[in-house]
Amino acid sequence: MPLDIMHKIEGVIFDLDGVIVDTAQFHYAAWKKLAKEWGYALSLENNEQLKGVSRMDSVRKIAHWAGVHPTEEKLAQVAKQKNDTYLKLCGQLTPDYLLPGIADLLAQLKANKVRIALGSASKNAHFVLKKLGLSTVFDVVVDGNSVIHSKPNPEVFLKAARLMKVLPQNCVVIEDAPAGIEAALAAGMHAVGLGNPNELYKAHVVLPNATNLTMKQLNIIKGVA
Ligand code: B16
Ligand code: MG
Repeated sequence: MPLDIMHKIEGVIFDLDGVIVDTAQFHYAAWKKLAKEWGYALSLENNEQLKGVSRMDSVRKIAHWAGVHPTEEKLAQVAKQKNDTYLKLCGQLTPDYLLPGIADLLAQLKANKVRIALGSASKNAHFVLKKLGLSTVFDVVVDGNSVIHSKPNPEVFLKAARLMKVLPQNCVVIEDAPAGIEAALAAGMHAVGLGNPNELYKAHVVLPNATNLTMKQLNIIKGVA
């Protein structure tokens, strides 16, 4: 799909974990505990490959790395245990955990009537948003409960655009995971990567974080400002 460079941005889709809040550390701690029970020391490099990946796909990857072959029933049980640990860790979240620049960017987009959506693989998105004081901020929330295919499939972002009533080419996605950048590009959207440029090199632009990321800059990235 050709990118439309004539129109200003009408919708911004935010990933949750790693963009709005650093919950990756909680996912990592919870998965590490379970991997240890399989005799596997989960590394930070492993954890990078789990970003943006659904819970069940993550547990399958870890079993593969650990060289174990549990039944689907056992995998589901392990994933549930991991989630219980993860939710306990998320209990400490407050609005102070918002990553740099996010609160300002959300306020600026709202003030300029740009639609905002959440596009996350997490099934805990509503809980996390509530802890962060963001329950009423997003026009649209599409999470792991509302899609069939997980990133890098574009379903989550296409659904967010449809619900915002904005054409995909007029949306920008903000993501921290390679799978999320691929999903955004497959949806025909512009992609801003937050994090390591070596990992997020497919994004239109990569920044260390959202500090100083403005609506004007998003339009420059889209090529219209
Ligand atoms: P849950 P995102 C993703 O969220 C995380 O990056 C990934 O590590 C996690 O496994 C996935 O959500 C599922 O999360 O277990 O809470 O349903 O980055 O797409 O917002
Ligand atoms: Mg993420």
